[in-house]
Amino acid sequence: MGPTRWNTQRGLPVALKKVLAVVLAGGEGKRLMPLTADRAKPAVPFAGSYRLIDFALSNLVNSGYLQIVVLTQYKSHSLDRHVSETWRMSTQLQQYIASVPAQQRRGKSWFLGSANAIYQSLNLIHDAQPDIVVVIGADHVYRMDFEQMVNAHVESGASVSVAAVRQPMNLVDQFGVIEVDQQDPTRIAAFVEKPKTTPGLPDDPNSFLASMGNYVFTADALVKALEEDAARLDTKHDMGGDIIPHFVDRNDAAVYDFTTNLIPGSTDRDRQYWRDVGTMDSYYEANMDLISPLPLFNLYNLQWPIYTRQSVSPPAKFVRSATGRSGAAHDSIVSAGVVISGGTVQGSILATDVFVEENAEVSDSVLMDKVSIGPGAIVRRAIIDKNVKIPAGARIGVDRELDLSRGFAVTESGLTILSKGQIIPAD
Ligand code: ADQ
Repeated sequence: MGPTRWNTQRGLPVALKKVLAVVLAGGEGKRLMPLTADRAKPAVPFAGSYRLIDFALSNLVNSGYLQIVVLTQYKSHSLDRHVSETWRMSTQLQQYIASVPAQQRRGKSWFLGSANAIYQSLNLIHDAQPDIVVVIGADHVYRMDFEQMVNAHVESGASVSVAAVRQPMNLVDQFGVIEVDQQDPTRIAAFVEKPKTTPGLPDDPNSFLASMGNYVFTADALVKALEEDAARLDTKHDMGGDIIPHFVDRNDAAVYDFTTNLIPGSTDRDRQYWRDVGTMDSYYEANMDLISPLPLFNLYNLQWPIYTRQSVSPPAKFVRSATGRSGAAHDSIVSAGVVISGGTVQGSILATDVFVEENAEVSDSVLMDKVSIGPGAIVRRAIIDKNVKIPAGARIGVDRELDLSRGFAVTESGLTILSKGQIIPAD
């Protein structure tokens, strides 16, 4: 927990406000298919040893917020397992990260939209009795100190604050778009969820101000808004589409500028990094950034660590094969348990327990846990999900037509995607 800031403007000193964090982790992640074929998007592996949700949870824990509920729904098994195995905390100290599945507490529907997910879990808010509820998504890569946002929220006097970051205009239909008030730039004048177009910013017509999907609410105001929303028939029960506009219409929403958020140990380069890795291309690029000469995101800032599950696998090794060929990896991330025996890996991310055999060549690819690459196989610009065995001599990502004819997913940008456990026919 950071130092106490004695902001007495609105009652309690800010750091003494009781904060409950709600992580929305139920999204389906359709655009990341087939990686989300049997896991929720927040459980998608990233950067060798992480899951996407580790970034959101690390940010909360590093901010000093240790009462966290993770709302799950869609194919939540691997997410639940990851949260319970990796993120268990001491409930005796009133610290918890609890994974809560859709409960059907309020009528027999599954969660309709993200607001309904929180509405169905209102009992958690009633039990915790927080002053402030921090609501965040679970599928972005970034560092953020939520205590700074909570402080700004309390100072603003608004019922909700929405974190905002500039995004390029071509992404406008993927985000909630914020228009700040001309008279008072700390307030939101208009909020439109995923519009087709929007005017650019006055100082940069090719950018707009996007909601990061991270909100700080005054608890009472959130509960009231959710109850009102639930009683209406003309809403999709969505945080971005319905709840935020509800507050904006009442001139009761503040904007929080992400660029003012300061993280210990961060540099100018990685300070404003925030990526929605919602598509295959953005997922691939965010992975590849980590092995570029000057990564935009710094995994090595241990002043604001990103936590994940610790592997029990032995250290990675690069060895000669039985016939004497050396194994090597260049410009790559290689996780625990990886064995490169006489093969070559270039510009790739290898997750835990990957095995690369003699004369195999892997380049510009992302390989998840327990992928094995048989002798002489070639893998290029591919994303290969867990447990896939590439047979000896097979070619993946070499010939687009061949990949399509074998039923592999190939993106427009030419990435070949193999799903979990996929069987690879011989070439
Ligand atoms: P999206 O991410 O497209 O946009 P949504 O699909 O509601 O919005 O997902 C938001 C978060 O809630 C995700 O983390 C998702 O996993 C989770 N979620 C969705 N449905 C859920 C459910 N039923 N139960 C539990 N969790 C659920 C949002 C905002 C935009 C903003 C972008 C930023 O609506 O305004 O710009 O995030 O990426």
